[in-house]
Amino acid sequence: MARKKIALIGGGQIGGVLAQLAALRELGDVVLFDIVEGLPQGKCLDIAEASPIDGFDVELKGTNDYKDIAGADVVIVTAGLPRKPGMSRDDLIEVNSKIIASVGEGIKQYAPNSFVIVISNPLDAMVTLLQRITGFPYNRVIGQAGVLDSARFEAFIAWELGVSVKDVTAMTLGGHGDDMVPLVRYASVKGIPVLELLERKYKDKAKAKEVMEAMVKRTRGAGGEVVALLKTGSAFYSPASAAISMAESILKDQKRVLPTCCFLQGEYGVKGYYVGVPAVLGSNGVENILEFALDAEEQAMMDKSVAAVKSLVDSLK
Ligand code: TXD
Repeated sequence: MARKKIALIGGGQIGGVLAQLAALRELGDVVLFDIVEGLPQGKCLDIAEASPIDGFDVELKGTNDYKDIAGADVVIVTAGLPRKPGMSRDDLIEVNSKIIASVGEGIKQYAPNSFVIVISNPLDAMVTLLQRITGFPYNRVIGQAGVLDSARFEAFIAWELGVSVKDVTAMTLGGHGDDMVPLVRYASVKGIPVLELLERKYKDKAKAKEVMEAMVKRTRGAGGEVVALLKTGSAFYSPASAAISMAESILKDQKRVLPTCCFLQGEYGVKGYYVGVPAVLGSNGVENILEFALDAEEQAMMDKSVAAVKSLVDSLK
């Protein structure tokens, strides 16, 4: 059986980590594309020269030519500018729309059967644009936001409770903006509600709620927290890990349930917009969108987040 092929469009900070992770996990051969000459070639050579040490058998090719992505099974898009301190994700819409439009043309022409995972910001608008340009079916074009936002929430919970990150489950829904919806009610440690564990830890319901709210707030601002520390760009290790888990679920038909930016056609009362919801990712891309009842407070937060996504997407030219 031929090896799978993963094309990465954008060879910057996230693109480089994506290439390394895809190689380390032997997901398939890797093509790293960028418009900057030498950058993807240099990164691929560097990673490939570690293969005897790490022991992975995949080919890595850096390129400035879309022809090289031909036959890709999965394409992950990080092309575009990242945030600088003081910027919101939405400030990137003009410049990144132009970039995503050209990337969409390249993918449409050279990898017409691929599954596409968009990472570039503002995420909800860029995935919408890329789907429009390629015309690919909705199950083949998705965005990465929720896996990372959820992982951040899970990490904060694990650190607060002094338990392994492996035993924490939590999820965020909605758009990839400050209005995202971290689901407090379903956050658990091996199925035990996090709120109950906090109440037992602090022996005080009000304090437990306060600690939970602080974690929710930190989750919403987690991208900005990293930007403020780095000063020159945004998070890149964790977004790459998040997208790789989505790609792996598709390539290996794992059918993992991952919070994914999916095109909704009535689910959660939303029609015609990309929004983050739990989805089953397998060899057909988005194979199912899982719906469940939100309580009044969660629904109100979801409505607010969806409204923000709509106004952003409607501003696309
Ligand atoms: O969770 C998420 N979705 C995100 C998204 C989390 C963090 C950052 N996220 C966004 O990803 C961020 O706001 C940016 O819009 C993208 C990429 O972030 P990265 O940190 O990798 O940015 P870099 O290092 O600037 O890399 C971008 C590369 C760079 O090498 C450019 O030369 C290249 O994109 N680029 C292009 N590649 C292909 N085609 C075109 N037209 C192009 N223009 C620039």
